[in-house]
Amino acid sequence: MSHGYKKLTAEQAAELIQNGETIGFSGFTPAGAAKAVPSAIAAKASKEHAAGRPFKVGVVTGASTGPMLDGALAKAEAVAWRTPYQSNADLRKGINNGSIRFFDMHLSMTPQAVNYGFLGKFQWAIVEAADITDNGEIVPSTSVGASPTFCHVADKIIVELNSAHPKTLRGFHDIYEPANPPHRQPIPIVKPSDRVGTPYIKVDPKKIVGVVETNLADETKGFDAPDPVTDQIGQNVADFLAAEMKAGRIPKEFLPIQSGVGNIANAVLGSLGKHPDIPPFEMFTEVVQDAVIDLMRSGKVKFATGTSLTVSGEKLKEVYSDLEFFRPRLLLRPQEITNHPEMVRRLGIITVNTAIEADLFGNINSTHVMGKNLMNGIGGSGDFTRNGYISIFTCPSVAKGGKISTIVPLVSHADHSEHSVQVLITEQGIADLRCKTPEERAVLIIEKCAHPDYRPQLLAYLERYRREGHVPQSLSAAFAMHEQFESTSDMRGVEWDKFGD
Ligand code: 0RQ
Repeated sequence: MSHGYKKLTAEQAAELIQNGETIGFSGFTPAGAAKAVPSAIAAKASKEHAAGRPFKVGVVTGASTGPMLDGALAKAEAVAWRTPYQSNADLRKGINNGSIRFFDMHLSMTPQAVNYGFLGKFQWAIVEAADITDNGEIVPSTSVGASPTFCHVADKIIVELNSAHPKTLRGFHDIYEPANPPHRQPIPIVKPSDRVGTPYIKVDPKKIVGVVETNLADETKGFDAPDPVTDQIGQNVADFLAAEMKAGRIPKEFLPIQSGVGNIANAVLGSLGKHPDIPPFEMFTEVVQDAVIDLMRSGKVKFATGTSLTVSGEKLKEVYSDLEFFRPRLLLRPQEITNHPEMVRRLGIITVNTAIEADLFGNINSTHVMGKNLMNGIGGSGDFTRNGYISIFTCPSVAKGGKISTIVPLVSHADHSEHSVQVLITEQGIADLRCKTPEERAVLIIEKCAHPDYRPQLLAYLERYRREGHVPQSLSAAFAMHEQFESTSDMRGVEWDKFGD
């Protein structure tokens, strides 16, 4: 690989990082995440700790990353603080036992928070690239995330030049960064495929202190095959959207889709792809997953733009072996753009995200199990939900083999309020919450979305507390199902009589 920058080993790069510094790493999901240098920083941290010296750094990324970044740094106890999102078991453990400071952020807001100085000074940007030129053009790999911002604010940059990605990825990215207020202009994108930026991150080459050459695959995982529950949820979403089109509430050319990350999202896309009444569509989303690639092949997805290409190793091979097919169909942008409220409103994006639990009124908990333990983070779900043309939440009606109802009287942690959530869908059915009073929503959600094992119990709650006020609610009983789960590991069979009104 020929370039004029100083070549460093990952270990030499890690030696440059000092205790207490803040690093902006590339990575949005494991796609495009820095790998060799964070692993070497973790090894350095372990050595420093063994020698009795403190060593921790602040870690900021686009979103979650993989084992070589979040996993290695968390295991080495090298993370002082972390934002904006994560999905790693070791990191989660540290966050939930209080040893790692974590704050959860809307992903569209992370780059501007960095730009505004809200997160303090960044000493380092450590970013993976598919290519780099001597005049400072960094071509990202499988994600853009917040890397452009990190590169601009950081004092120094280390590039992981990864030959697992072809240099011909140049052209698959559109890097546009909004200026800080009061100089911010409208983002000139009026359709998903509009290109408004550069195909590379442009930096001052003098800031690049070294290039670490690697050949490492993205640590992305494959998806579970859809099961009957995720399949039915996907089918319900597709049926709902087809009916909306038929009713004239979605235009006949359809609207761009945003779909969350994970198995349910993959199943939803599969069902949209198969539905005979849904025409070929575009995606304006955060994460482009395996199902999107298949739907491009079949012609059902005409174009997709996201901030990461988070596909299994097998799918990435397929994309890389036929780049010219995907070049006019696939575009990666900064998360500040893919998740921007201005984009979501203007383009009329249909948003589909997953809940941990929903309450009878449509409030959603996406992040904290039993209101306490962080699962992953809010991610982009709020960016899209609050601004969507139609905002949909999906979840299975029960978790943990039926011992948890995902439909509860009141969410134990609130991420998305009833004002932002328009439709709730489980494998049981569809609750269209638009233009409904709190009581009407509760009836619909119980009838259409709750699991049959929990319907009588939830209806009894509603009957008992519907007497007074605009919202049928009891301050003393609202968390009784959660409390019972904490003592018996089962939410079934709560009796409301023992609670006051
Ligand atoms: O636990 O793994 O131990 O079995 O939560 O649940 O049903 O497998 O669903 O993987 O799609 O994750 C909301 C976490 C759903 C995810 C969430 C347990 C359940 C299981 C996972 P196990 P499933 P998913 C764009 C949008 C926020 C960010 C977002 C998420 C595990 O979708 O992080 O939307 N969303 N980003 O058993 C206790 C409950 C539970 C529960 C589920 N009520 N109580 N445990 N579980 N419900 C993407 C980005 O931003 C990058």
